[in-house]
Amino acid sequence: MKNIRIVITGTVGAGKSTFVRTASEIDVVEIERQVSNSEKEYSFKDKTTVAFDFGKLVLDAKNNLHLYGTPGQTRFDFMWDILIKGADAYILLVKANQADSFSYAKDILAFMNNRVQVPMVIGLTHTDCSGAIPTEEIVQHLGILNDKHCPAIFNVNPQLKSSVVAALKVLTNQVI
Ligand SMILES: Nc1nc2c(ncn2[C@@H]2O[C@H](COP(=O)(O)OP(=O)(O)OP(=O)(O)O)[C@@H](O)[C@H]2O)c(=O)[nH]1
Ligand SMILES: [Mg+2]
Repeated sequence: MKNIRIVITGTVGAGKSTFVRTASEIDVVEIERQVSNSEKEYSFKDKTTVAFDFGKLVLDAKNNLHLYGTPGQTRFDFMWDILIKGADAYILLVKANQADSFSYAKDILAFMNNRVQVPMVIGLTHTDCSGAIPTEEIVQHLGILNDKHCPAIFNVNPQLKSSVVAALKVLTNQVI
């Protein structure tokens, strides 16, 4: 069996840890901590990833997927560096209902592209939430419009097994 290493990266609270948890067939290793009081004003949840999430699943008769969820916060970007350097492919998750995070998503994309040239796709999360921005507009914000090598970009709901598996299939088809 071959182990394909997939990194799940993206903006704060986009659903990276949820994605890994939903996809994984083993108990996920999650290295999170409580959001501090000073962070609470801009965070809507109690926990944030500070190192990584790790999960595994069997893709097919020949391939296992090893999934690594990154932290969202930039102060843990030393972990992005460590994780992406071992990646065979990655997914960038962008929270579609948070317009002020799009430039941050663009920065993450630049960070990753700077380190590796591997297959990648973009998953838009929270598209079921009010205030979700249309895909074309997000594409423009990410600065990938008119790019001949524009990556696949589609909606993904990290809470749904069928949705995360579909996203992983699109990505791994580019690896295998
Ligand atoms: N409605 C809705 N909720 C979502 C979606 N994706 C994730 N969530 C929820 O958003 C919250 C944040 O998810 P996490 O998985 O902790 O996000 P994260 O990207 O790991 O966050 P950090 O580690 O802090 O960067 C959880 O409560 C998820 O259930 C989505 O597409 N729709
Ligand atoms: Mg997380």
